[in-house]
Amino acid sequence: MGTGHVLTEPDVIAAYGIDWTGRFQGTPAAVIRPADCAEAAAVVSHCKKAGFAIVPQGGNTGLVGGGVPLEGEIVLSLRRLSWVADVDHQGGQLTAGAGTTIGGIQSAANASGWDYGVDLGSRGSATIGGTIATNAGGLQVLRHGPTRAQLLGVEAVLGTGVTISHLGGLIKDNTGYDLGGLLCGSEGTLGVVTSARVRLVPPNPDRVVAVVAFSSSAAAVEAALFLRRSLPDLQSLEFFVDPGLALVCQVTGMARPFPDRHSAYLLIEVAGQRDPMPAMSEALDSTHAIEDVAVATDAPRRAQLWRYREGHTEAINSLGAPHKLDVTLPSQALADFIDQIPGIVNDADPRATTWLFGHAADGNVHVNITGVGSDDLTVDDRVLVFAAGLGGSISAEHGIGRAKQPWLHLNRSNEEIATFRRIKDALDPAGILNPNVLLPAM
Ligand code: 2HG
Ligand code: ZN
Repeated sequence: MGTGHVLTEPDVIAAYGIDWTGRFQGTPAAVIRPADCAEAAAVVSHCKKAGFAIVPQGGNTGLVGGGVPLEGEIVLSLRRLSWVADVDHQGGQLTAGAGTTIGGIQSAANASGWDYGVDLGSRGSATIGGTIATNAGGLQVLRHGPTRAQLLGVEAVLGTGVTISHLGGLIKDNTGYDLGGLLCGSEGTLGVVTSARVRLVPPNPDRVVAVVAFSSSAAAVEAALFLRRSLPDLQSLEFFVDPGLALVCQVTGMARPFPDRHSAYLLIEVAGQRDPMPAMSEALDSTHAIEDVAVATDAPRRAQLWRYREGHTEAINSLGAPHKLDVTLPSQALADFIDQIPGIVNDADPRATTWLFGHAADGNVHVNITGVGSDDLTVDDRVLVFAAGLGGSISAEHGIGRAKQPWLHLNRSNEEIATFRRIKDALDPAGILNPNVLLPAM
């Protein structure tokens, strides 16, 4: 590997120690950048012997403090493992190094006549390794499922220092435990993913995007449920409310999509292999309580409509590092949650401002809260307890990381957490892999 890829100069390693939002920060003991799986395995084996803790890191786009060295761990950066190989043009599969960006995988898939089923706003920096570690969801889960549903196999270095590799790409393969599925979503606590075989999906080049306005969140949620049933070619079904739209417009300088303000909005993308416009129009004609609609068929205008939704994360961060609470609600509780959560947050802390947006089809609301100190967790507690009490999950797609660690018990029983610990002990007996996230401290 050479000392050129073992970095220790403070100004060089600083960027590896802070997350994208600026809320989670630490100082890495060192940053090690292996070139391949063998080098990654050598680093893990050495750290195991020496008892050094490691935080694996991909594009550093995580939002729950799971990929930064909060306790001065060594950062194992997988970004140099950026390559695509063994593209199966007929069967629709490819193998990618852990450091390949999602955008890179999408381009490789497109070049062979396919598409990759996962898309997310951070596609230019998020890596396949990081998205496997977090089982990232994103904008197309309703159509193609989360990252775990794309995974045909992984190569990974376990905490034992042992490398496992299962990259044959068989779609049907019931030969025992699904180790790739187990590593997916384990947040770097069991193994370091070094490459993966993923399935590709047929492209749906004909697209229409609409932003639809409603007078209440309840009306938008009801419409979302109807549209899911009536539009089989639905690619994305996203949600935001007026304060977030106003902030995005203010920060980006974009004009509002409609002359009037409305309470709630859905962004709908329909994608197929022939013109999806007739199906979209028919579905919207039958949807109740629509107040206004903006439709785009050409790519630049579609991208413009998407910016109203995708612009939320950056616009909110411009106000200061937010508390990010990424929850899922059962569909029957979604509208109540959206209506009640700003009041619950304000009762807990009158300085707080609540921003709500997310993936309507999955019941996934991104509750962002600005105006409260980074270490004051009162509002986090109120939101997560309320979501779990309604039968929801405290982490829909971002993971537990450090941010949600104290609340894992809201969704997982003592027996489940004890089982997690036994799995961790088996795969990482020295406890060196991302030891300070996910599992609550003992
Ligand atoms: C999204 O859906 C991402 O845009 C980021 O998951 C969410 O910024 C967030 O809280
Ligand atoms: Zn999201």
